[in-house]
Formats: sequence, structure tokens, C-alpha cells
Amino acid sequence: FARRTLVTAITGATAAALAMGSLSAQAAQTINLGHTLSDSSHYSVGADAFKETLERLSDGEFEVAEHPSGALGGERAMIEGLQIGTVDVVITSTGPLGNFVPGTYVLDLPFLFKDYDQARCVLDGEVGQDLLDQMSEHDLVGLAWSENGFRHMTNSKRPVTSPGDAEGLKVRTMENKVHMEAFEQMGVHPTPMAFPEVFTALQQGTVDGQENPITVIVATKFWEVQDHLSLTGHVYSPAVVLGSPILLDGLSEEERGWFEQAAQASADATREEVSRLESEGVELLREKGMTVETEIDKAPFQEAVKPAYQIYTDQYGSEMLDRVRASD
Ligand code: EAX
Repeated sequence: FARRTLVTAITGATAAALAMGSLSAQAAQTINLGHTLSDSSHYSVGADAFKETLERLSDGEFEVAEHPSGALGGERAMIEGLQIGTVDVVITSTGPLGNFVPGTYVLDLPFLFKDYDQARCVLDGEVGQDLLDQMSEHDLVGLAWSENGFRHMTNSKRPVTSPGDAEGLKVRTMENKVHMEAFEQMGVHPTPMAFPEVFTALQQGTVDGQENPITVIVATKFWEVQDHLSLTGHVYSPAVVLGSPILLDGLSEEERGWFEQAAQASADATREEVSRLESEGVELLREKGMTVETEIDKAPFQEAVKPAYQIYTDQYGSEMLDRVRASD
């Protein structure tokens, strides 16, 4: 019922906007773009590039309003917003996306990609395009693959260099069942949570740790609430620029092309920022007082999470996994 009321209200507002538009044809259409990270993050660099590109290409027909820091809600809530048309564009990790587009779960398997080059190459190739195309079957428009980065573990209890050290820790994970399964296999207690709640949960000790790329740890100042960082690089975290079909399906081909170009410019800018922060960020975190474990033997971690692969293929088959691996 609540949703119907909301849709009715929005439809009314749109009608009013259209009526006004006919009076002043020059008024720019505002595009609301949301993401969960701070305005100093790699997502904000991407959001700025999206804004600059779309406003330039459309010669002012569209104007982009950026909403960083989870102002429009967590990633799952924003994806729902795209489906019902309350949000126009979202930059999100694939964390909660599998709940909507199960095909993307393959990308969240731990230790799937060996480095940034391989991950970017897969996302820019056929596998990435197929997954973007699949999104339209789930009331979403996949505009471009962007990037969050390789995820590393932090916690407030002890330095972690082996799965044994991590055992028993309560760790916030994304709302992603492939991740949760993998952490359970590692002996960690996974606690799924939307990103905007994570800082407070760490501060209050609801959870002992979390895992995120260096970029996110820096942009969120997690050093204030976490003492230990381990460069586990246990999973590559893709990000994607998503659009609302309610907006995009109503546009001309030319206009839609501007959105696609803006999304690509956003992804390129974000990837560049991820690469830059990957090394500089670790230095900064050390200066802020975190202990940093750099020499992590990944083999025991890989061994520990192996059952997660079996569970994934039992449910979704091995075709996508084989295609990703063939790209190595
Ligand atoms: O997309 O939820 C997370 O940990 C994500 O890495 C973050 O929101 C960026």
C-alpha cells in the first residue's frame, strides 16, 4: 500500500513537472545520483565525472544532483529506488546486487580474480556486457562497470595473518550470500549490514571488524574505530553505474547515449582513483596508527573458502565461472 501511495505521489509530481516543462522548455531536468561513500571517495570522483560529462553532452538539458554518503539510503534501498523510479542513477558495489540480478553473484566469489588487470578485462569484455544486459530483465539499466577494489580485512581485536587468527571474529559483511558463505567457511561470524550503519556498529563494538578496499577504509576514516589492517585482498569488489528504467526507457536514443558515455567516463575516473589510492592509502592508514599486515599467505585463506565455490555452482551452475576463468 505504501509503495502504491508513493508511486501515485510521484506520478502526480511528474505530471506537474511536465506541465511546467511545456511552459519553460529550457528548464534542465534534474538527475538524482546516489552512492554510499563520502564526498572524498573514488565514487565521488566518478560521480563528478558523470555530472560533468552528462551536463556537457546534453548542453544543459540534464543537471546532475549528487547525493553521497548514503543520503538516499544504503545500496539495497537505492537499487529498489531505481526500480520504482525514486532515484535516477546509482553507483554501487555488487554487494547487494545479486539479490536483484543473481547472475552477478559469480563476480563476488573470493579469490576469483588475481589482479586488477584481469578483473577489469573481464568486466570490459563479453562477460561484463552479458551481465549488464541481464540487468534489464530485473528492472535496472546496467550502464557501465566501475570499481570498488580488492577488499581487505580490518578489526579491533588482533593482527590477522591466517584464517586461524580470524576465527571467531564478528565481521560485518555486505548483504551478499556468497560473501557470507565464504566468511562462515573461514570460521568468522558474518553479520550482514548496509554500509551507512557500519561505522557506528564498529564504534559501539556490535561487530569486531569489517572488510573493504583501501579506498573505502580511507574515505570512511575507519582508522578511528579499527586498529588492525590485513592486506588479504580476499575478493575483488566491482562497482556498477546503474540507471532507472523508468527514466531511461523514456529517453531518445541520443539522450540514452549521453548517459552511457557519462557512466563510462565515471567508471574510468573511479578506476584511476582506485589505482592511485591503492598504495598511497596504505601509507596514510599506517600514519593514522593502524597496524598493517602486508605479508599474507593467501593459500590457507583460499583453501578455507573453497566450499563456497561448490555451494555457488550447485545453485547457479558453472558456466559463468568457467567463462571468467577462461579469461585468465
Ligand atoms: O560500495 O558496503 C560496502 O562495504 C561497499 O564496499 C561500499 O558500500 C561501497
